[in-house]
Amino acid sequence: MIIKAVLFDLDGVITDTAEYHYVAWKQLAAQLGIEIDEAFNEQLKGVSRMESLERILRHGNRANDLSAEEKIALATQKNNEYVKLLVNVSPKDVYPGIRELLLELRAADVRTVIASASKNAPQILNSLALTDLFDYIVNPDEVAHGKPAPDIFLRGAEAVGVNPAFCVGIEDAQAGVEAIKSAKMVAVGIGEEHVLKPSGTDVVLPSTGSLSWSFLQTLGE
Ligand code: B16
Ligand code: MG
Repeated sequence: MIIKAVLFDLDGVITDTAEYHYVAWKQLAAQLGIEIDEAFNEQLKGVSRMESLERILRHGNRANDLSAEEKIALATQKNNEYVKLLVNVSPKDVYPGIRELLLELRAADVRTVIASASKNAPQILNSLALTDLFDYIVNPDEVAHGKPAPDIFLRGAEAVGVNPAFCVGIEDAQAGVEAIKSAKMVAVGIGEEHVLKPSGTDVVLPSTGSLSWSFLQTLGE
């Protein structure tokens, strides 16, 4: 396969912000009398802020208790807490092998894109000192449907002028892998086989440390 663009998820692929999302959601859920644990949190990975809130409310049987305005206020409150926790993020938090891979892709003239559901992605990339290594950061507001719909990956490919047939997507979440496959791209999963294989991941790696340009070039051979 000829690779002309690599599209990266952020949380769980570039760095681990999942723990901060979890802390902020757990605090908000507790305020609503809803308990969430780490197993439930898996269902929130890669899912938008409002959809995450809806899932928490359904989990606590409170789906119909709140008005749209109240939900927006709660989502804003969660984000304010989350953003406070982001002050801890620095370049040392970039996952193993990621900066090196981005530099290799630059040298090989391969486009690099962030396809994250997070509206905080630009700020996080700045804190990680990685912004300059990406050609495009998709704003999730640019697309009609979140992951598992293909929209965010298709928009990223379009923005850098590459046909999806020449794109690789890298994801850690089931919803994200489904989005990549719906976009008809090659999907690399970071995590556990039994979690990511059923969603159609082409290859699963246990950690980003195994990623490299030479490895990606073996895909689809
Ligand atoms: P925000 P990703 C996702 O990031 C997170 O995995 C998910 O937990 C979060 O709800 C979502 O971003 C939205 O984030 O509230 O910052 O806009 O995995 O798609 O990079
Ligand atoms: Mg993710």
